[in-house]
Amino acid sequence: MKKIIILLAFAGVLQACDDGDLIVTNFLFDENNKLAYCQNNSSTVAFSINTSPDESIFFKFNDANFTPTITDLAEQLTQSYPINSSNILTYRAFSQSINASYFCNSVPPGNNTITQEYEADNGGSVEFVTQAILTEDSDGDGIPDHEEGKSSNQDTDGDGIPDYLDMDDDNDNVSTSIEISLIGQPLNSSNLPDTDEDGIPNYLDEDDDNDGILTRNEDLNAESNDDVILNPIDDDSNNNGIPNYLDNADQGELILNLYKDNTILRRFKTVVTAKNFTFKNLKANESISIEELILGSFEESASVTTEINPD
Ligand SMILES: [Ca+2]
Ligand SMILES: [Ca+2]
Ligand SMILES: [Ca+2]
Ligand SMILES: [Ca+2]
Repeated sequence: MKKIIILLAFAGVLQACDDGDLIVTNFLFDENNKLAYCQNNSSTVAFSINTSPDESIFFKFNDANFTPTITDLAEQLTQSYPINSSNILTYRAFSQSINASYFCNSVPPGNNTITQEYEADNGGSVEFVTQAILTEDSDGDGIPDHEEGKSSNQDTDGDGIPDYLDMDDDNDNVSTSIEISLIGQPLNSSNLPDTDEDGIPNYLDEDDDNDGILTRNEDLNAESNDDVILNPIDDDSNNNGIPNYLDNADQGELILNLYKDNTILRRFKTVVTAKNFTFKNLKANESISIEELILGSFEESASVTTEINPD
């Protein structure tokens, strides 16, 4: 989808260049253009490269910590940078093809002749709008979003993380993916493991064996190392092969008001749009004011960790 609005056409009279170069009046970049970025310790350059014609649009801005992902569980994030002498948007056409090394190597490859150049360094902004890409099962725990009450933001354990983004829906320190794939356990009406047969599947039941001791407190060896390791699965006091949390014959208790961090892998799409800027072609004494130009988009995955604090 091309969205280019040229408000003020040319500041001067458009004249054909003597060298026969075509003057660019359209910038053929849109959301489908793949953006990439490079960083050094003072700045980031986000760029999109086209072939035929060989051209690029790039934004070099003084934020070395920019990342096109969201570090918490929000679904959308907008990062906006003013266009100014430190944050410059540039269009270049070349006499031959370029690749990422043109932007990412400290010494860019030579031999490339710039045939056209437009720069914006005064006014307007570049916006990076990042959106989390939801899937059928956004947290990858094996239970699809629609069964985890996404529409109502269902949060079974009340830890502030909705079930569809929660690796451990009942905060018993046993991951949902483990609790739904236990074998040899009674099943509830939805065919999910339900050890104590109370109708509540283990993955939503904080006392899986109904012995009155919360599963997370049946983790007797949690503090036996220097680091606390939260894992109720590896405790079996009577050595009968059934871990304590599923065995109501094992009733040891260690009160733990601690929860595992929630870590999920998310994928993000970031659409980059330059707004209300003026491209100047100094060589041709030409300037073009543009209301909105989509430069392209990134997709990037990141693992997102949320600490869960005791009540
Ligand atoms: Ca899920
Ligand atoms: Ca659990
Ligand atoms: Ca149950
Ligand atoms: Ca129990």
